[in-house]
Amino acid sequence: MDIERLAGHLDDARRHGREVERLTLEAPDLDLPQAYRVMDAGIALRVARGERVIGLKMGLTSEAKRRQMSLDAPIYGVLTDAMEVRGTFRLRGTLHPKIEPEIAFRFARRLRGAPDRAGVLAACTGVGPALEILDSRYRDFKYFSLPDVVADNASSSHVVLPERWVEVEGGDLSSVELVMSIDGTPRQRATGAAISGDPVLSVVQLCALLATRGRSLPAGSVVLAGAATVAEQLVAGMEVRLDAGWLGSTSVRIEP
Ligand code: OOG
Ligand code: MG
Repeated sequence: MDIERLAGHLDDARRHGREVERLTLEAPDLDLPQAYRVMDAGIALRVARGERVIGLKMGLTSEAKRRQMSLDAPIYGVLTDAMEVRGTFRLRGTLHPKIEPEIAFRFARRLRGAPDRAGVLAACTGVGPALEILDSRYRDFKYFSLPDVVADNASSSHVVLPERWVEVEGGDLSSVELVMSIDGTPRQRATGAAISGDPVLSVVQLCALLATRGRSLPAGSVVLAGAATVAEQLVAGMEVRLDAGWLGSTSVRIEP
């Protein structure tokens, strides 16, 4: 399997805003471990161009998302500083962008091994509402397999991080009401429990996935726990807002 070539192919597609066929049409034997290596190689290309890794994102941690994408297992992807959006997101250069409501965590120190829920909470230095902007590099946002989507960095494009980070302390993230509104009209609604039963458990799963690859969550990481609901298509002119009870809110304006 030519990992580097597949990574370069997807990287070109992203940089030139050009859709490509899913990798498994050409490389039907691409398995999940190889797909994660394609993802890593793609991130290495971005880092070589000056981007900095700021954290990781979990994907397919809610039943709604797994049904929307017809896939059945959580995956992760990588976030870089170039993916962070503040205030305004420009659609130019994107293919078929969507947006979804998430909860973000941050960790000051490295999370070694495979921590449990209490271990994750003890290490967490802030939590807040976030919006993830997805954009698959595959034709019509269709990929049909876990190796395809993992190789494509789990469809990640950009992220709107919390405007303010709050202490999680004894706070219950499962009962937090998440409401994603577009131009003031609520469009998607769920509680935190939609995310892995408890968003903290998404981080537990992430650490377990990393451990299977001999890795751990680096110090200073931001982690997206995965969308609570299905994603909504982005259109220029939209104002997208996520209200998340005691966690506060975050929003983004979409421009052409
Ligand atoms: C895969 C990425 C899923 C999430 O939060 O569930 C994801 C996709 O939807 O193409 O980011
Ligand atoms: Mg997501």
